[in-house]
Amino acid sequence: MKLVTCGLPYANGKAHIGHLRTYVPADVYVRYLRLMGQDVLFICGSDCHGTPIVVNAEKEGISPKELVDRYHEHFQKIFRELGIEFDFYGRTDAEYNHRRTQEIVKRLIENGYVYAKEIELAYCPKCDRFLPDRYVEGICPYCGAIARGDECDQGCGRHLEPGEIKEPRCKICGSKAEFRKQKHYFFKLTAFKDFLIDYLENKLQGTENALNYARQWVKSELRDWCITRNLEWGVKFPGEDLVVYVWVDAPIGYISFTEEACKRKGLDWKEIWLNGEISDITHFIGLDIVYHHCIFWPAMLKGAGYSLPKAVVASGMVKVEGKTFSKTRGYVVWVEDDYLKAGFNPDYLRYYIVNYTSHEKDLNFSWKVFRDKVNNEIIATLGNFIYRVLHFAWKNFGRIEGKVDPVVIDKIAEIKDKIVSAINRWEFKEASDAFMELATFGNEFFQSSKPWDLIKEDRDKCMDVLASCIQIVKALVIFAYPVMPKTMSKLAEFLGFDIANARLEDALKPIESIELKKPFIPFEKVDDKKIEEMERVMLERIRRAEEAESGKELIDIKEFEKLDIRIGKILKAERIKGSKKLMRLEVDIGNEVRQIVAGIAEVYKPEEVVGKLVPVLVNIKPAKLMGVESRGMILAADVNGKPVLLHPDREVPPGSKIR
Ligand code: B3M
Ligand code: ZN
Repeated sequence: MKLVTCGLPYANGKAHIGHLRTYVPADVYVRYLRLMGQDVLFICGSDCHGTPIVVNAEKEGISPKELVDRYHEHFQKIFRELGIEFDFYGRTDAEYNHRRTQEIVKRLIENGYVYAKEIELAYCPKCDRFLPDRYVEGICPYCGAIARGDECDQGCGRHLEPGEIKEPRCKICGSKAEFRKQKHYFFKLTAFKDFLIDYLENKLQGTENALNYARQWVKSELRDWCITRNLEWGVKFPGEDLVVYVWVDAPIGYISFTEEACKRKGLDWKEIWLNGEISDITHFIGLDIVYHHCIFWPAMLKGAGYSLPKAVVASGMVKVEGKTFSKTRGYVVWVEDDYLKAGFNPDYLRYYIVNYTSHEKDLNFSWKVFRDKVNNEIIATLGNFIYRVLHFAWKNFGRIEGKVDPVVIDKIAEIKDKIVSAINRWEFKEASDAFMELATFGNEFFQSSKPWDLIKEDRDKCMDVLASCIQIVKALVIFAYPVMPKTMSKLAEFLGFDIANARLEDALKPIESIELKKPFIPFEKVDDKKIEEMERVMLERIRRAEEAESGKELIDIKEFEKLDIRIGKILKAERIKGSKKLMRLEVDIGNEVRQIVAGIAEVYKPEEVVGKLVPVLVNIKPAKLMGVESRGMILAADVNGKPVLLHPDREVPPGSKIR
């Protein structure tokens, strides 16, 4: 029995095209393996723990469980509608996963791979609690970017250990966090260095992107992992008021879900997870979680005496309309709200995802490319051939009984071999290109055989041509089924065979005789209006996101009127010693002269600004800059971070109000 898993989606938000980049190819893979006669168990489930979930639940004022329930349902619905069929879809907060996680943690402790250590952790004095992972924001100690507690998500991408982040702030209340000591537990990842080097160099298979990254990391930076957190929500760490880090119980979900799947099917899960060194387990994941799957996870399995995965298959990242995928910036395609609700055939999206590029490369989703791939490839090449053949055969014969041309059988065999080879290398684009090549071959065969002429001259010969074409149709249905299961199952039913139990070889078995009904048009065209509408929806979302990004909400005139902005005349100016940027100004604002500190010294010389009229925000709270009091703020344009002073259109008296 072979096990295939997909990275577990956080039950924390809706499904988007980034998720599908893992789940669709994995489903396609499993369907091909089954067509190749292999016994496969395909599992996944919701990742229910961790601070992203707790933080979001808190924001919505509901319990983590309620949040998880909602998105667990959502993901199952999306998978059903897209034809992603797991044998079991579990959840990591279920009793079976708590049980397996605790068992594995106990084994790691018994085997001496866990130790306790006092560490300094971010603590919010105002909320009166420790701030694990995403509860804290601060500065990455490695690259200086703004980072979350557990990950430098906008900078260098490193995993951050608890206590590492600099200048921590509480995400809930915004207060400056302090550091407090607490005892936590660490997993001795460093003890697995030699094991990991050997495993990654000689044993683990998978896509090059995953293997290359992991091999580099294991040689450069291995650090022990803190595996406990101060949270209520999660799997309890034995004997302490702590839960285990989400990246402990999440991958263990792969094991506990296998147990549940096997229970339901009367199989033995131990044959997969406790059968010796390397087991036939393939993990499909996104490129951003290679570290967790190629380093942390195998070390944990090894340390607890479990079997090791055979392959890790990592997909490239997703772009939307040429831009880096980003939910916050609006570059996202929501599977339900954008795609399914618009009524597009789910098979189109599946085809796009596997056929756009090779699995390891970046996939760009664009609505226009989507339209072109559907109309020019799926419909013009594949759909048209199938419909043309079935329609002609039904209309002119009804029953087809003829001799299939050996050239056709050879071609089908060649395509079958291409598919098998591609699938064994996780090259889903090659596999889908292969069946498209067969469709092109079919079109050419049909065209050059001219059945519309033959039927007048030699009905038997025409019948043979159609038998060959229908043989190609059958092969196409089988070969394309893993990518487009919805449409291809309907066609299989139309042709009278059971696709669920088919094998790739069946494509080669000559159809001796077939009675045809009136065929249906297999694929519907995607029209330009619809695509324009989809683009509009996306542009609107990007616009709204940009607005939100700039942090500006709409205000009313009352709020504006709170600002006392006046024209001031700069009477005196001098640099502030020890500062490159700051200048001390004396500004006449009509009824008084104010001392104001302005950050303009990099751009202007003091003598340049004396006598100038500038807008001043007068009622801003006084502040001290480099020990100099500033009572007001000069308003200037920000051009690439540098100030450009603003002046009235003509001479006006100091103190003139700005409205
Ligand atoms: N829940 C999602 C992610 O980081 C995370 C995967 C867990 S797989 C065991 O992509
Ligand atoms: Zn960083």
